[in-house]
Amino acid sequence: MMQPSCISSEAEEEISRHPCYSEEAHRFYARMHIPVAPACNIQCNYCNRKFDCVNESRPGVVSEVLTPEQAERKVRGVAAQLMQLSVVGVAGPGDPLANPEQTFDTFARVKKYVPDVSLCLSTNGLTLYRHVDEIIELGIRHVTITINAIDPDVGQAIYPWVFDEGVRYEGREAAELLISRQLLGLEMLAKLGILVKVNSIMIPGVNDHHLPAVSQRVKELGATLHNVTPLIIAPGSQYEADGRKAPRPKELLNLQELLGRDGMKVMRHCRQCRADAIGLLGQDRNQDFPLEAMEAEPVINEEARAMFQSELDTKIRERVKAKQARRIQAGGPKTRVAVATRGGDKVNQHFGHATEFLIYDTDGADVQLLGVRKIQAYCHGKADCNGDKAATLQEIISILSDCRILLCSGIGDAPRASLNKIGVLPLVRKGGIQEAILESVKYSSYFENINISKG
Ligand code: CLF
Ligand code: SF4
Repeated sequence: MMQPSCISSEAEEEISRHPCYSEEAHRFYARMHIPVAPACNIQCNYCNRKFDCVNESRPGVVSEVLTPEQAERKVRGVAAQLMQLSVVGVAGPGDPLANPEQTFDTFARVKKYVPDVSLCLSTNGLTLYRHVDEIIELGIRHVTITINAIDPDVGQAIYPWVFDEGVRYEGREAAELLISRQLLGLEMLAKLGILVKVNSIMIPGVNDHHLPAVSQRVKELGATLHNVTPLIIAPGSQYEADGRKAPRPKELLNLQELLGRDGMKVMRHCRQCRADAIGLLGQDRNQDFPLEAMEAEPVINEEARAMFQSELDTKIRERVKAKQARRIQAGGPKTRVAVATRGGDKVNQHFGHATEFLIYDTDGADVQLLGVRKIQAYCHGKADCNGDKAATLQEIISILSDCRILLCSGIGDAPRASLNKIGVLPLVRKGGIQEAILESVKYSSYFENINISKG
């Protein structure tokens, strides 16, 4: 029987403080990933084990793996300081369920010492069905499964092998086993009321045309949310050797829109975080919380945390209400706006230092987040922003070419001129993103009398 993917009001309440499941929550609430799971039981062609898991992390930087004891100490220390911490997740750097003792021991410790955070697990799903009882017992309410294919013919181009109970499976057989286990795990958890999110990596030429079928199937099985992210190829991976490329932003956007039209709730604000990320999405404050600096017995003021978070809830409710009111007036022509941000829901990043842009559409009343576009920063260190870094700049320009306005906290003359040439108007602003976007709309026709085609 078809199960609706729409979220019940009870579940809405549960996700209201989860920065990944709720777009509004991600502006206010923080997550903490604890890297306690180094081993993996499958091979993905985009991954290189020497680096973080790209299911839930940006490749290229190795995480420090923690023991459950160290993880407990770190979580307690962070919760004592970071009042908006609402979710603690295990997402790697390998697969959490290929390291079940470390993963569940860590969750049990977090539950004991910081009971007010939600526990979140992200897995490739191979052994998920074996751990359903532990998930329920520990009260883990959010589980993410990375499902890139439901057809083994597609899957065999993504997974060269899978290792299960002492047996190594290869080729189509490996993909068939993995897919059947992923779908079984999803169905079992969804039936038990767990909020299951499915992550899929869009791999042009491999699964891009297949992802609508994936979305449909996972919706039928009870997935709450579908998060499609662009391929990030780890250095040294098979896909790097094959010369595979990430999808263009427009291709990803078109796919997300298609899935949304088919009735699936689609996540647009994923930041492809590292397996040890701490803070608001888009921020990584791991370095602010070194393990050595954590007290052995930190004081977690639960009352103060509850009060602080209840104030955040009020702010979120007010924003949702205002958004609904703006939707009623909405309907004018749309302007696409790119925003350079370091997080905190603010325009606060210099163009040259941006590693990602948030992309919004606005009609002057409503502001809608379309997605996140990751880039290589234009300036490195003390480099001069006006210098000739032609290739990087060209890449960034092409990524922003469908936008009318760019909001950033600063920009050099060379990139400003290049953006102007393709009809993107950079505006230097500081402060709240939404306010800046609504204010910027009056400039949306800036290039109209100049002979520039937006294509
Ligand atoms: Fe972490 Fe994943 Fe839980 Fe979120 S991340 S385990 S569901 S708490 Fe979130 Fe990061 Fe995207 Fe993951 S933005 S990569 S979806
Ligand atoms: Fe790498 Fe994660 Fe795939 Fe394992 S599941 S191979 S760690 S991307």
